[in-house]
Amino acid sequence: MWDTLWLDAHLATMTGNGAPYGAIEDGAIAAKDGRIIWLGKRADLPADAASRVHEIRKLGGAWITPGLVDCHTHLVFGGDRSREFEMRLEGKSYQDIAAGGGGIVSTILATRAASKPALIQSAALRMAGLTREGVTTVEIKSGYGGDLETELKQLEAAAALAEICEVRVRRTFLGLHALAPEFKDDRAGYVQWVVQKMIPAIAAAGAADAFDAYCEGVGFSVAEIDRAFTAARQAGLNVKLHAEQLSNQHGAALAARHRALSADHLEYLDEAGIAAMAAAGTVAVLLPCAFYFLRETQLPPIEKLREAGVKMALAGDCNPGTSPMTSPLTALSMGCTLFRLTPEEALAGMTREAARALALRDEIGTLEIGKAADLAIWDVRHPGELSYWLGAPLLRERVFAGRAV
Ligand code: DI6
Ligand code: FE
Repeated sequence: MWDTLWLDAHLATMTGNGAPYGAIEDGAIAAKDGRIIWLGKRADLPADAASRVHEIRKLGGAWITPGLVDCHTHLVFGGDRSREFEMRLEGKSYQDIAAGGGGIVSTILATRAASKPALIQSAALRMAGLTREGVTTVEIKSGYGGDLETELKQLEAAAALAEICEVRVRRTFLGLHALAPEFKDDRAGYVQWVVQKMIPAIAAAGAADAFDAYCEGVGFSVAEIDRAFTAARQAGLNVKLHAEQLSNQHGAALAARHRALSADHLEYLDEAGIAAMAAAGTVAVLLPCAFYFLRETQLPPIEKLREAGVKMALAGDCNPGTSPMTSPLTALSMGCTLFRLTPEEALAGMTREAARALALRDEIGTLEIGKAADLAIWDVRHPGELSYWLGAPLLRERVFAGRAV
């Protein structure tokens, strides 16, 4: 017996089946035990399908896509930085504010001061923004602790959100984000402590799937991150990197050298970085909301990435400093309007390629038999509408592991 069969629907499978969006019009899809057990043209359904399913859902011509995947977020943090937004509008730069003790360090202090239940509660509100627009998998980074206790508190809050909000969560230890206040005058000491103590402890606790760093003038250098990546890989963690967001630090090439899953942002990426990513299969994660919110003008080299065959994912980057945004559909729109992705590339970037960036391509990201039955059911006439409307309530239903939630 199958559990559920969805009929009267069009499927955007996002597989490379030759059709745009991998579309199967007049399709049907069935789930059993949380996985996709059948999909195809409705006309090809087995003759006895109706008698072998517990529940039939008729969708009246809705489109079904894979549940959306937000592969880069900082959802769990204390406080907010709306005052810094005002300062930037008055002419201060992001870097000025960070140098003056604001920026990431101010969120570190607020996150240390918050209890775990308070962190869960505030992040659950942001998560609701994502799930209300069809997200079924979210990557959540720590990085607002700067000490072991607070980093673990963030990562534990992220795990709790998976249960409370019925989403798949992948957790990333963002160990080199900003210099913790106690190490203000001891950069080398901080890096040493992350490499020797924090990475092994967090890996041993099973609290994260990956390690990330902020490779930037206001963040950490290639040499510092190189050591941390080596330690993270030795501890069994995947690596990924915030690279080339505000300046070209040659972080993408470092990421590629360590076989990183992804290099993210990439506004200042150069040709050598593109070639290194292409050779290593490192995914480019594009974050147009951060570009928008910082009023950046340097565009990531999208056309060159395309030409080089680098896979491009698209994510929201929800964080208090550079992307206070909890709307994946807005990210799709911005990916097209600001970065000139096609609507199909944008949707692939929040499904198939985002799954690749999380090392979850065998599990999620496309509609295929055997993958998790994580679906988003949309009131649209064409999947291109997902990148077109701004603020419209397009989601009819979210299906997580075969169940409508
Ligand atoms: N992601 C980050 O980690 C940094 N920028 C970005 O897009 C800084 C986030 C912050 O200012 O809190
Ligand atoms: Fe980020």
